[in-house]
Amino acid sequence: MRLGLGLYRHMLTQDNYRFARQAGATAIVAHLCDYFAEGPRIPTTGEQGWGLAGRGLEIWEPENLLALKQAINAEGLELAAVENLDPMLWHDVLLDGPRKAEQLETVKRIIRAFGEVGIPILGYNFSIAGVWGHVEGPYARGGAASVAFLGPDGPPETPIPNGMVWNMIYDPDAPPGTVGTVTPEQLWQRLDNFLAAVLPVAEEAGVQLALHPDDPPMPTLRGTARLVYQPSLYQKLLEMRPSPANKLEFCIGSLAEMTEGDIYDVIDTYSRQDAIAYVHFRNVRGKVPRYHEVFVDEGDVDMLRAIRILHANGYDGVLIPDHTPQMTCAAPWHAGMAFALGYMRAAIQACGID
Ligand SMILES: [Mn+2]
Repeated sequence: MRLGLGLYRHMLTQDNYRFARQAGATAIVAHLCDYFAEGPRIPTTGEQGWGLAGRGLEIWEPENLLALKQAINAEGLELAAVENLDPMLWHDVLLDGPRKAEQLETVKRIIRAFGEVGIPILGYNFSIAGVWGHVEGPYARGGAASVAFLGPDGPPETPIPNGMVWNMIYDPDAPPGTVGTVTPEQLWQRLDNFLAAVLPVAEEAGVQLALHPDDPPMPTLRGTARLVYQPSLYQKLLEMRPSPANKLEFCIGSLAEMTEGDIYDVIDTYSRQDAIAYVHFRNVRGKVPRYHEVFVDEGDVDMLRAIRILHANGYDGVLIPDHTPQMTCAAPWHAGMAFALGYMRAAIQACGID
């Protein structure tokens, strides 16, 4: 089992690679889609969502992916995965729009480039509404800034405007109107079309596609169905298109927020099948429709027990902290991550893993 750190696009710097290494990480999970540039936190709602899609798309070109990997390797780290596709690259795959065929070819090209460069995992989140509806507040220990989902007490679920998907704007000049309703049948069909097109390419390239569950795991959000909002729906994904490239971006936080299943059974079920590409190691207090994201050691999940189950089932992939509460100091994000990484490092050592 290896310790990793996820870095947003604007944080892919030598200083942050060194920070990760100093905290005991050996792996980086890189976000190439340019969200959170104004501050590394999970933002709330608003008309712009996470902002404009499509900024800096040149980073997806093979030579730039190679340069990124080399810069990370130069600091003694591996580039373990890239997390999330920019919505500009595949909005019509999600929306079943007119550019779907062309965009599927784009995704295939990116997967082939990952294979050539040696990036083993592409994490993705097949979602229309995306990560939406949270509020920020002093929800973690000591009043640390964190996020919560508050259900009916949170922001009103407005329909998704045209030109937006996955909580980002891909067409600021879209005509007025909304995306409308998307049913579970439609969404699963779109996922199946996507997997049918890209899994053979991923298998050939030696790249794993790893699906993040829904965050927040509500059955619907803004009028659109959600895909994996209960733990058992991960099994549906695996059985729909069995493949060594069809894997999970296993978010313990999101899975613990779901109303069904025992989190330890869920971890056991999917690690036993060797279905996990990498782990988001996050803790939470509560379940939908109401939960708070908290520090890794103060939530509902016994995270040490989670690591023991993963280890017992032979999981040897990467764990990253996911989002954490921010700490009151001059470097709130880094302090939160350093706290999580230190806890995780100790947990791995306590389990006798290294
Ligand atoms: Mn996650």
